Amino acid sequence: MNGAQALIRTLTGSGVKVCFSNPGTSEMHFVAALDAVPEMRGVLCLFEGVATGAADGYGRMAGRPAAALLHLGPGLGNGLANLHNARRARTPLLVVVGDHATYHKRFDAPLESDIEPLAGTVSSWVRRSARSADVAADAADGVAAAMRPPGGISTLILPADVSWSEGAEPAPPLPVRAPAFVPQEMVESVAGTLRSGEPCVLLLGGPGTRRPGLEAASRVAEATGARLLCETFPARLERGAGIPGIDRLAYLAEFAAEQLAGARHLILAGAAAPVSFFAYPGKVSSLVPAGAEVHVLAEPADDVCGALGRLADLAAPGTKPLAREAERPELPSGDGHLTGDAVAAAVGALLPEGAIVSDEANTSGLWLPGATAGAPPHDWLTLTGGSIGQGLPVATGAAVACPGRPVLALEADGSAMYTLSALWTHAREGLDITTVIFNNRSYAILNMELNRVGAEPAGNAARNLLELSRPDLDFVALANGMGVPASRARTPGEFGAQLQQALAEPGPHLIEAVIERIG
Ligand SMILES: Cc1ncc(C[n+]2csc(CCOP(=O)(O)OP(=O)(O)O)c2C)c(N)n1
Ligand SMILES: [Mg+2]
Repeated sequence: MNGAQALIRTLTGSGVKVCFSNPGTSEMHFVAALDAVPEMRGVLCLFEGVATGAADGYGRMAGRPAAALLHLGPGLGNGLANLHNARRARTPLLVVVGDHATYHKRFDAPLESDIEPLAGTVSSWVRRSARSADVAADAADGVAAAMRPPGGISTLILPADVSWSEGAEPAPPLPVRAPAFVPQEMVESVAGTLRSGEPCVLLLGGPGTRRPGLEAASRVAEATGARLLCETFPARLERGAGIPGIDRLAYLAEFAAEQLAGARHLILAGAAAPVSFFAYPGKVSSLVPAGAEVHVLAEPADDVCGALGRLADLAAPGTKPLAREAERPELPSGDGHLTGDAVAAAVGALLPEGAIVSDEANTSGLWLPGATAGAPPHDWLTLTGGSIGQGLPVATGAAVACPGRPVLALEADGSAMYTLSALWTHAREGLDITTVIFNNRSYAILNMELNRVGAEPAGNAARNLLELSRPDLDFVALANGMGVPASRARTPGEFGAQLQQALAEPGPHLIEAVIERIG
């Protein structure tokens, strides 16, 4: 068996069953080995940022890694932005980067580059396999490292001759460490704080935004009066009817400060202490209210839900969680101008049970949380690292991970263009993804930020860098060109009807919602 075959057999044996790939010459033996190991599904992505974002979406939903196969340093570089988002999401993910053969590197061929430091910026584990006899054990180590709580990126660098040389054997899967137990004294100390009668905010993040964490936190809030919030960009938030609702900490620091105002104690469960997304002249960076004490109930690598459950048993014995009531807006109709508000109402009216929403709607998504709060239970995946171009790839991976569940990609026009070729993979793989493009022909948020940072009033040259017009983007044509059936909606009535139809049919669809920008 050659190194590539042993590697892929080791991966499938360790639970890694999908490889989002954009290969090159140095990965040809890996590609060839896919026919020998049918348990591994290779998914072709036409840009590395799609492959890495898809592996992120897959890992968030499956709870185990997908692999992303990339071509040397440049391929890894192209995939880096969505690896950054995956690192922030603490997604378990295995990157396999092909490299030149060991003896070829010193010739400094054109694709030669320094891969390790590039990988190091996003990876919690990096290893270069030295021999084909080692590659399987290296891969098993890498998978276990990616799964180690709280989850992270492992990067295995695979020289071409390590791939093609014989003498390799698959390695057995390695045990995965469990999340750390939170000491009872810590839980008791936080319970004491909650009983103090002083204003408390309980901020959830990481695994805490899954249903068991939300239910325990809701019990605590009901019994003690603590305010409940979750981080601004959760990796995976379970929400909808029957699940306790929770507000996300606002993106805009002035709104976040209002949500936290008056808190004397800030209790963190899987979340980091809140900070402003950016620095603004004259404004503070930390959003911890002045005079508030920060208590870390659980770090992201801890058993966050277990700690919250034990906290609820101490601070809220006998109290039930406050489940969100089922409630949907009416499906909007009419032939006025389409707005983000109406799009959100249609999504809220039609969101199917068990849907997975990949949300990169940005400014146009303002109304989405409210309009969908009482929809049937669903998962909400957000832009964890703030690096745009995540939504369509994450939807790809989520759909591959959960073939029985409908996926909705809510995507702003500017962000969509970074990784638009994900649509081709949606079509190629027949994925049940409905993409809504919020086409406001603008980098709208940057218009807002221009004022917020106190820059000079925008002149024509500045506005020119923030408008997506001249030419206008035609997303219907772009989607059709990649095999995704598409339509355009200009009114609430058109949008509602098109969304209803897209959700009713399996396979990928795209709706271009033509709206005005806000702000
Ligand atoms: C990788 C990356 N490049 C650039 C940015 C800066 N940036 C933030 S928002 C934005 C434009 C967003 O436009 P769009 O996706 O259309 O959303 P809108 O603001 O119009 O709602 C840009 C370029 C970023 N966050 N990430
Ligand atoms: Mg836009």
